[in-house]
Amino acid sequence: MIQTMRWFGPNDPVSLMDIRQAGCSGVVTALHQIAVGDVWNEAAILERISIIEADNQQFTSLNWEVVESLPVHEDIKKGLPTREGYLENYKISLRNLAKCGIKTVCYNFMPVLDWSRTNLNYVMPDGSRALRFVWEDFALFDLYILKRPNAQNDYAEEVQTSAKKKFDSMTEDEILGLRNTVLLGLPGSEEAFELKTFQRLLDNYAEIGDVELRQNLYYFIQQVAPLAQELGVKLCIHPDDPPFPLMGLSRVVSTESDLAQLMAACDVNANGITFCTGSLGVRADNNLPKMIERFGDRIHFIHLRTTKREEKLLGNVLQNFHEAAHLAGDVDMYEVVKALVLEEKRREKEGRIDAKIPMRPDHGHQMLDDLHKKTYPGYSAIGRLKALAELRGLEMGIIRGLI
Ligand code: DNO
Repeated sequence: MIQTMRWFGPNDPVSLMDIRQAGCSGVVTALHQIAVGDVWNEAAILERISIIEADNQQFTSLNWEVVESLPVHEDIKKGLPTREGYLENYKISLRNLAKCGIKTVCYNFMPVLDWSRTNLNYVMPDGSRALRFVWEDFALFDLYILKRPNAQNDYAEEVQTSAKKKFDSMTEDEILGLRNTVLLGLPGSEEAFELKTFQRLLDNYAEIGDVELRQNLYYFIQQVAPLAQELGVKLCIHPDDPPFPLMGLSRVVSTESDLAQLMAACDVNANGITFCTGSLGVRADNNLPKMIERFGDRIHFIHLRTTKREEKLLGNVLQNFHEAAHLAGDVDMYEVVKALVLEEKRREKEGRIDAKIPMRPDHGHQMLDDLHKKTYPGYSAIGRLKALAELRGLEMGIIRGLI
């Protein structure tokens, strides 16, 4: 695997030198300063490349390996007539990226919010901090802070009762804290959405159920993947995080069957997957090694992370979970990395120059000196450094064991 780390750009408190010293050759980044839907022009892309490569003469080389993300405008997700203009812009951005030599592009199709958690400072038994999702707290936000109409239909009665009890005992600061955590919005931004704006964004999806959202996703991929294929660009969708519907919004990239349908909707290699084990692994019905085998050739980017499911709520789908240490948790990281190594070996046998897949350790615990620093939630340096070191060792052991 090609070792990479996410970098949020020049304002990221984690530096490119930190990423280099963690052992990475690749940087995963995006032009967060460009509004969603606008074109990424060549000058802006080249400027970012030159920042990433600035110290390459003196130190080990870093390059911009993956775009995470080239975001998809909400009008495309909603299937509005205005999507056509945004699709054109998306294609121009893909052309510009390809011209500048950047060939792996991640995106997601989650309506309104990207990833969601209810606690960004969950204390682990060793004192480090992790991200956590608790269904009852999510219900509390939805029912008693946002007060979304008809929200009660989405929660079991006992969840509502205990959420109410907890809400009544919370201080103003605790309520504000939960509100800001749930509404944190897109990574790369620290702005939490305002409640009213947020409710309006949700209302826009009132008519868009599972079927419509799928149609809009397939329309999007059918428009852009053939061009990407021509340009040699690999698109890779990031799965839903968490992988189940939230706040009445559908989720259509959560399961093996979701991914299979998307792959079939446009049968070109450029229509690919960001295999995020942290997102997919929350569901016990996702068999990750089997999915790697099935989607093999379409996996263009890997996020390695694991979660620990806590209490079981509804079947094996709705779960409370926290982000575990990378070799602990419910994801069998040994089997996952082994399946990925075998996929790379298969590609090598075909003589492919792109046999190695870019991988980044996804998130990390906040620990050691980072406990006193402000970084993007999940993206402190030391926790990710530890994760990468463990994963790199695991990969090496597996490769050597296979010889
Ligand atoms: C969370 C990330 C996601 C991811 C986007 C990709 O930490 O893995 O926010 O970047 O969903 O579009």
